[in-house]
Amino acid sequence: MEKFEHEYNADQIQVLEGLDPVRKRPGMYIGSVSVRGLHHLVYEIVDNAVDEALAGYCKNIKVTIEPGNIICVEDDGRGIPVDKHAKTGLSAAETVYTVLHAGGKFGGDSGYKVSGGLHGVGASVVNALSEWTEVTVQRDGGVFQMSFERGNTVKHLERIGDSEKTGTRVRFLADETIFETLEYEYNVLENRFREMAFLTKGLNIEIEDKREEVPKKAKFCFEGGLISFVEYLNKGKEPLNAPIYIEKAGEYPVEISIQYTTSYSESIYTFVNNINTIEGGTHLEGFKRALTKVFNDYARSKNILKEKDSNLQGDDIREGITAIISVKVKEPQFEGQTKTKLGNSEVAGIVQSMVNEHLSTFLEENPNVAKAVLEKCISAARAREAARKARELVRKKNSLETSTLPGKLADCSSKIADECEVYIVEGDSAGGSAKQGRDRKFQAILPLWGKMLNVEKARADKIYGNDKLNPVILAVGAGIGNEFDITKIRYGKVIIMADADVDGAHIRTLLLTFFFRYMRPLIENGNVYLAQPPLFKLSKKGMEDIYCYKEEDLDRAFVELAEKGIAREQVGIQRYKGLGEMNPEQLWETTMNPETRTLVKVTMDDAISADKTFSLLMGDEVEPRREFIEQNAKNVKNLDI
Ligand code: 1YM
Repeated sequence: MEKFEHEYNADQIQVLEGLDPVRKRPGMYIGSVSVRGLHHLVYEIVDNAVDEALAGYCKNIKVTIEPGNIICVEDDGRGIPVDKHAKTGLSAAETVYTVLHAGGKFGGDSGYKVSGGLHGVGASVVNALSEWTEVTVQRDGGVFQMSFERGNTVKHLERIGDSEKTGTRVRFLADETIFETLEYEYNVLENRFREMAFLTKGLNIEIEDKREEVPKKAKFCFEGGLISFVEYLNKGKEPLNAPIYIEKAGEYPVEISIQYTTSYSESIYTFVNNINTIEGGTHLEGFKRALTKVFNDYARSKNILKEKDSNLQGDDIREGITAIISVKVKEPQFEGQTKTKLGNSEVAGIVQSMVNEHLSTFLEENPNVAKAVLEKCISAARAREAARKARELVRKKNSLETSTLPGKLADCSSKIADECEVYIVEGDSAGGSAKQGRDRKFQAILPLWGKMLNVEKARADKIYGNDKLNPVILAVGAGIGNEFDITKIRYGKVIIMADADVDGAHIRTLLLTFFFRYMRPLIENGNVYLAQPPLFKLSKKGMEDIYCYKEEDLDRAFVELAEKGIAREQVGIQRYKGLGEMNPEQLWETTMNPETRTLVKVTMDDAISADKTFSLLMGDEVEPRREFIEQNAKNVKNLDI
């Protein structure tokens, strides 16, 4: 790189690394080159704007997806500095965009990079992985612009006009030779920006998708910050208290909001520097410890727990809680499988002591809330005891029958979980066809029928005893809840096979809710699938049957047939109303044969939106449920819950 041919000492060389490594190994910098990595580019640029907001200089950020998947991010901050950077001889702005890890080393402000993406990389990585990038800065009375192609400067920063305003605008087109796809998913970006707006009180974030004739857009600004976040998550649930808000400034700024509801699930989400720490870590540990201690101490001091009573357990105290924990850490250490677990040990004590202090005061001052929550904890503890008994009863009963497998299960002969599949099939008649049609070596069939329990409205004790869910638990073989052990699963694929109608979608949703609440690792690990039975069969004498899985496939099939000189009238169309209408051979061929079937893998990119989806879906309001089921009855390629 000619720009950097001067001699530097060791640490400067590190600072002045060019962008080639990024293009050679993009995954190292943005995680992957899938659609997830693509979205990461947007987050990197937006993070810089959010940092400017956190520094107190920017109020508004606008993100536009332009036609052709061009991204435009604008902010009204100070504008990236345009003056010459001492080491590179280039403007600070160009240095930020062409030098790896340049980040805040040029800002002078040591606390600069507070927010940040997965690897805290930044603008230069986006530039390196874009076909082109254009940066426009308004600052010091002028408009300045520079542009790049695949990270190489094509136009140095130059003044192109005058302006009284300040701010930064970055437009880029991701490099199609690097990414698997350039199609941004509007919903994913919208969710992320909503989250960012919750995490940065008062910040305005706008997103607009101009790729289609009718643009989609959303505008987020939450004066309540984390309080608004828990209220949003708890929409449709019945709260036990107004959200509690705890804040602490200092070396490690912490913000926490807590609200209890009458629901049975636990929804605690944690963030470090605005990044969702999915695997938790020291901040979460500190929080849980404090919560358990404060409620037990309070219950003892008020004689709600008597001397002979044992302490309430953490799980009981967290039933029905919704909480957000957001901490800022200057040098975060991320651990865990996906590097989303906070490792800094000092954070545990900081969170623990602030929650101890604030929450015990809060309970003293709000005895009604304390009473309501403790009553719930105590009944959760009773239910836990009942669940233990129910579990033992189930075990005993099963051991008497010498088998721990449900009677309705037609198991496969292989015992190698990785190659085995279980089809959970709606209805006895479809179950019968599936049993006859399957390959019994590796395919097991578990028929379910009748009304399924809504787990969103039931506690664990009801689930163990439930005649619909208990067979599922036993068949999967890995327990539920805290005891769920993914290494024990008996099948590598758990496949839900339900009719392609609204009722089928309902059963699918109920089962998915159950897996999400009680066997979440099964979804996270990619073991849950949806079978795709066909909607239509086209047949004609002498022609191989054609199966159509979507309405659109039907039109396409007719076009293809017309090309072969076969008219619509010559072909018989059978519309399948349910799985039960297919004979075993047809069911095998269309839905179960690994060579020919389509399976939809259930994925969960975003546990927060899945959580909200399920609590809304399975809650008391009817409308969101209908919408979701109708949408997903149509969606067959992939289900991202
Ligand atoms: C649409 C993307 O990048 N905004 C942005 C970036 C910077 C600043 C302001 C900024 C930072 C500082 C001082 C400082 C950046 N500056 C740098 C660097 N929006 C977007 N807005 N003045 C302006 O950190 O002290 C890196 S990012 F290093 F040049 F200062």
